[in-house]
Amino acid sequence: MAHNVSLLFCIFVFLASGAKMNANAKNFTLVNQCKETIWPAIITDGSGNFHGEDFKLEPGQTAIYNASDGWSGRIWGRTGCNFDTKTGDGTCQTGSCGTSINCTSAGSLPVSIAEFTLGDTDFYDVSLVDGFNLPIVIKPGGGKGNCSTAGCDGDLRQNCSSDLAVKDNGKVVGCRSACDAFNMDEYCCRGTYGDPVSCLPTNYSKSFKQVCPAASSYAYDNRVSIITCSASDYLVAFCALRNTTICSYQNQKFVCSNTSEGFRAFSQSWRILMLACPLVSILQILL
Ligand SMILES: *[C@@H]1O[C@H](CO)[C@@H](O)[C@H](O)[C@H]1NC(C)=O
Ligand SMILES: *[C@@H]1O[C@H](CO)[C@@H](O)[C@H](O)[C@H]1NC(C)=O
Ligand SMILES: *[C@@H]1O[C@H](CO)[C@@H](O)[C@H](O)[C@H]1NC(C)=O
Ligand SMILES: *[C@@H]1O[C@H](CO)[C@@H](O)[C@H](O)[C@H]1NC(C)=O
Ligand SMILES: *[C@@H]1O[C@H](CO)[C@@H](O)[C@H](O)[C@H]1NC(C)=O
Ligand SMILES: *[C@@H]1O[C@H](CO)[C@@H](O)[C@H](O)[C@H]1NC(C)=O
Ligand SMILES: *[C@@H]1O[C@H](CO)[C@@H](O)[C@H](O)[C@H]1NC(C)=O
Ligand SMILES: CC(=O)N[C@H]1CO[C@H](CO)[C@@H](O)[C@@H]1O
Repeated sequence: MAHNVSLLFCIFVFLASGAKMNANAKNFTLVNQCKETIWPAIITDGSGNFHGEDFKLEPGQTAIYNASDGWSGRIWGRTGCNFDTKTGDGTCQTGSCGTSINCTSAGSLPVSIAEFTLGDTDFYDVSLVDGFNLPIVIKPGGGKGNCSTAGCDGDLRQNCSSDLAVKDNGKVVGCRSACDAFNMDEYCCRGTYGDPVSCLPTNYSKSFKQVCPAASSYAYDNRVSIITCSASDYLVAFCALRNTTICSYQNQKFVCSNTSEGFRAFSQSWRILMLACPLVSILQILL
């Protein structure tokens, strides 16, 4: 009981004391809200994994990626990995980039991807064009413009048509795109379907869009799914849904996102409070 009271106090305090973050920084906070360990991968124009060796997130953990001005690249999550502790060699159930823990190339399909092009105006998108392996949510904080939350309202692994499902030990670990599964021009937007007017949603891409309304579901869906936002920080959360409130601890600040308000950041003086309020317990209360 005392435990619950202190948690309610913590929640009250952080709801009551939000302050906007510095709008010019481009910090990316990666949060693992999955029940499983994930190995995030960050690719900058085909160059190496930013975090390099041993970059994994246990459930509830966060990491900060400090994106340079004008950064453009993609972020995704690898699941079920097994890497040799000495050589860094190994593979993952989904999202592998070859056989190394350090990614220098794109992840293997199916993989859900958070895509960014930063500039005076940032462009971002959750892409399911290469299929789906984990729900990803992108929430901007403190920006100006559209700045809406990108991502899914459900986990497509639980709603994947059987002809697209990728299974491991009987469990669905990913959902392939129709282009990947059937390699037909109609699904891949090639040949006579090679332009936005001819390449239309199919029953497969519609089933993706139903679960993930704020994600691109086929190649030319990009045009309507890319969101713009200026001068914002970003939260990239794995296994969160669009309406999930996501809290993380970063730069001596406790930060919560809220779909309608963006991030709420806390000053250093709340560090003590953080020690008294385990993140996981707070999340359990909030979710
Ligand atoms: C972004 O990260 C840098 C260093 O990692 C830090 O100095 C800065 O305060 C951060 N900005 C915000 C708004 O948290
Ligand atoms: C992170 O970004 C801030 C500006 O956003 C910069 O001042 C700082 O030097 C960066 N820190 C690192 C470790 O790259
Ligand atoms: C991965 O990258 C990190 C940092 O760049 C490096 O220290 C490490 O040796 C790399 N590991 C492998 C297996 O290439
Ligand atoms: C979030 O959205 C999902 C799917 O739309 C819904 O099932 C769930 O109840 C919502 N959760 C909250 C806290 O609103
Ligand atoms: C999509 O349509 C094809 C034939 O047009 C059908 O075979 C397939 O089962 C449908 N898939 C879904 C997910 O409805
Ligand atoms: C923001 O952009 C998305 C994607 O293009 C769009 O669906 C949404 O309606 C826009 N919201 C506002 C408030 O403009
Ligand atoms: C999110 O913002 C809405 C609207 O301001 C507010 O009613 C709600 O209490 C906030 N939730 C959290 C968890 O901060
Ligand atoms: C949200 C959503 O798309 N749900 C669908 C899951 O799949 C069943 C059948 O496969 C559909 O009936 C639901 O609409």
